[in-house]
Amino acid sequence: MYTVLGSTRNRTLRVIWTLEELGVPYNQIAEMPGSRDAKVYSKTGKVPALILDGEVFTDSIAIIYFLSDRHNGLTFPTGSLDRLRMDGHINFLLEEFDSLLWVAAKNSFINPPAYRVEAVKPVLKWEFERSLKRLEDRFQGDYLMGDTFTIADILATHCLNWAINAKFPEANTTLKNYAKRCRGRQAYKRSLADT
Ligand SMILES: N[C@@H](CCC(=O)N[C@@H](CS)C(=O)NCC(=O)O)C(=O)O
Repeated sequence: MYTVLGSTRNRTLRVIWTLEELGVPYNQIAEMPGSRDAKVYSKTGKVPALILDGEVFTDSIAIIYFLSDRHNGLTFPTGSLDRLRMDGHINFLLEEFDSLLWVAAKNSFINPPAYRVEAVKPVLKWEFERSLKRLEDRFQGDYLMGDTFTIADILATHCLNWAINAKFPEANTTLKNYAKRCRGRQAYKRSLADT
């Protein structure tokens, strides 16, 4: 049985949502990121972490790749062109969405006050606005990979949710409708049971 460390208020949503989509049972320990309670399970206290066979595995993207490969869903076979396309979306989202949001968070409340730079935020928001347009250009249908919902959509929706909370530039109608479609999935709704 999988155990997931973290709550869906942070990147842990990616893992819980993946498990719900795959219909795989799991336990959840909803500790706060970086907290002493989280460090009981995972050395750095970083979330999410996946605990399996007594071992702790970190990093949301590595975990959702592992789960989707292992349970044959939400992805494409390794070595296929679809896999290459999906991996391209995931790399794009990490570089152009996750990293901007993470740098903003570090400069808002994660880093000690002496190591926060307010002036970086307009730059991040400008880059983010550009990334929104680039994401829109990547669509092939209802989802990033056309008709097939994949882990790339889980990452994209999580980043769009995060951007709303961080008060980053708003998505346009196409992206708003896309996020709404993804959030309308039953597995997404089930994954929020801990909130
Ligand atoms: N690359 C990692 C980042 C993990 C991460 O930084 N998680 C945040 C919460 S979303 C955290 O645990 N922060 C607490 C800290 O940095 O001490 C992933 O995708 O899982």
